[in-house]
Amino acid sequence: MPLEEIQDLQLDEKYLQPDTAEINGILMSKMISDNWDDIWNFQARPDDLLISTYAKAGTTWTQEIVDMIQNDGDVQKCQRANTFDRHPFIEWTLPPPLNSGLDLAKKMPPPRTLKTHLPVQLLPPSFWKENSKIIYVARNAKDCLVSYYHFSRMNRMVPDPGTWEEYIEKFKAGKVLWGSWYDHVKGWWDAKDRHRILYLFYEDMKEDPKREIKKILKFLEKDVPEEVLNKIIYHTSFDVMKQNPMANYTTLPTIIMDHSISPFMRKGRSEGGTLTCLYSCSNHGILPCFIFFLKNYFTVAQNEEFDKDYEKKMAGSTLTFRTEI
Ligand code: PPS
Repeated sequence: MPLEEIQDLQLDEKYLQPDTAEINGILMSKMISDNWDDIWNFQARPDDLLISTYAKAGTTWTQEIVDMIQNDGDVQKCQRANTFDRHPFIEWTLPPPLNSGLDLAKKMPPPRTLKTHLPVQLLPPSFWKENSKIIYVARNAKDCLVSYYHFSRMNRMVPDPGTWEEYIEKFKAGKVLWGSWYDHVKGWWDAKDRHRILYLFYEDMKEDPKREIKKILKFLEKDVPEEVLNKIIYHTSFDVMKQNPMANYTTLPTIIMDHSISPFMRKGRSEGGTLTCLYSCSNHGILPCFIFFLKNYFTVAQNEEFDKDYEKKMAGSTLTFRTEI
């Protein structure tokens, strides 16, 4: 849909904060579940590249990196369209006149780069059959939760998050769109040795983008000169992407995403360490100054409970996360 038309878009209230429904126990928007047969039967191709993540794990960042690689660092080419039109989000089903991911994908000439948040067991089987390449990006649970909470406040195409306290419980119980974070990251982790999956971590990308972009280059069997690599790092940095309307979702009308509530490109940090900061400050007697900054972050009690629950849910998995970079 042309940009100027998207900005003037009027949507019927019934499509905002949509109803939900479960698919095999995983919460989805009702629009997705109504379209599920078509999504499940999606025909992948061997030359498709799929970027798969739990929501808020660094999808858009990875999409921009991949697009820059595929376009040899040509920024103009990467600004040809919004992220969501460049890389169809296969299960995302929207009311007309908006483009649903499936329709966009079907119209797109190969080789296609696609996006999904589906848990591994719900991925359309043709991706396995065709042996398409998949990049999976995982981000630590607390940062995903905080980011998802703020995103759900500003994006009216997903359910209302409720209060911060309510949201923590929903997240822990997996009663958010695309289901449990714990099952998602573990499910894809277990699948990575059986399929062509490059499993990356948001925290590693923060720590050393060059190293992680090189992993993507190798996976895509591409090589770029050092100057192009440096250009990719610069163009895909948080500060530059935050100013890029083709990557920061600001071209959507405020009826869908209201960036004055919380911007899509919010902080782009690994802040699981907020509480470490709280503890150390309290040791120095300056705790009250930090109370203000902790609104919508974990209190000490919430953090302890979250960690206890986390240990149980992640027990037995070899998957580990870093929270502080
Ligand atoms: S979505 O809606 O699920 O596709 O969102 P997703 O793109 O996965 O995640 C959005 C969060 O990623 C942050 N982001 C970045 N961090 C670091 N560097 C770059 N370049 C970058 N681009 C996006 C974005 O700010 C969201 O995280 P929070 O913590 O909310 O800031």
